[in-house]
Amino acid sequence: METSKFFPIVETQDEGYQKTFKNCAELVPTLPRSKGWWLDELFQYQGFWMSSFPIRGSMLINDHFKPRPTDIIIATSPKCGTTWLRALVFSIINRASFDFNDHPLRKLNPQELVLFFEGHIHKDGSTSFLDELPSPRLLSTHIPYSLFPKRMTDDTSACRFVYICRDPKDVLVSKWHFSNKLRPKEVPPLSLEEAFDLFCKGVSHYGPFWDHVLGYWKASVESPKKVLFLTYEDVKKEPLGCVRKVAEFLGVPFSPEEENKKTVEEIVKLCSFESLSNLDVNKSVAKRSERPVSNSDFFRKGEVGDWVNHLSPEMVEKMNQITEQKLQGIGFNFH
Ligand code: PAP
Repeated sequence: METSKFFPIVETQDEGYQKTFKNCAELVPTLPRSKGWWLDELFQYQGFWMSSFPIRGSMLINDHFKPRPTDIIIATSPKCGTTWLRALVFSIINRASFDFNDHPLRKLNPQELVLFFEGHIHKDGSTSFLDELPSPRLLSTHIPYSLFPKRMTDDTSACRFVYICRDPKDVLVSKWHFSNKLRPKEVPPLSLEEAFDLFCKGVSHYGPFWDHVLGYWKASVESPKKVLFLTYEDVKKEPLGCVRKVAEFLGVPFSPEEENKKTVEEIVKLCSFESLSNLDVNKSVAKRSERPVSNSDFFRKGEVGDWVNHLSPEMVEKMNQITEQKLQGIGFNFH
């Protein structure tokens, strides 16, 4: 049984899992640490700032996860559009199974339809929960690319990653609003200045943001059949083209019949911010014990460029400078 003060207790008889839990419980207290954005603590693990829970998730994936060639990993840095991408990929993969008027997305939040990888890897103290999911498994993650095991990222493994990133100025604003929803009522809200400072220093969940983007960008250039790199801005601008691109990448392109039936348009419409955010299931403000946020917290504005309403010209300049510097010469930028 694991008794670390950093984790919920997990009971397992399996020696392999016990070993990973023990290694993690011993490692985390030795890592550099910083205060988090709500009342959590962040630890610097393999170059990235993460809370203890995903560190353990990442270690369990490395030690125990059995990938399948059909696995589809939906990856993002937080607040870049996971909810949207989960809905899109789920609809693309399952398009033959459901009627758009009676679709699971009308009854369930995308976060419930596509499971959070690092959250579910240790459900019940083993990987059995994930092992039992039917193929193709859709899993969503914020884990940086370099933290996945080689058996998932090298060219001989066929599992695929679909990554979406977003202008860091919008990510910061979205994350700041979200963090204040997670902060307990007794503590004062996190100021935008403080959030900006932490974000620019790289101290944000799974940050530095730019290193997260760089890892997936490089992988998409080196292994374009393994990693598809999208931006929130491009999907907003050309949703139909992006949905076709994702389907082709996943080996399930739209047939002429589907094009005639306007299936791509149906998917884009169903997964749009307007459509999803107005469904009763996503208007729900109820919170569950295992998740301190409600379904409605994943839908705020859903716009490109909301940063103009929040950031000062100095903040914009500093953030743009960091972005220019970090992404210099790689062949990608946010404009
Ligand atoms: P996560 O980090 O918890 O996974 P994520 O879904 O990545 O959250 O980010 C939420 C953002 O996506 C919110 O952005 P905002 O704060 O700038 O508004 C949310 O509104 C936006 N979002 C959610 N669903 C959609 C959608 N269907 N289309 C476009 N944007 C969306």
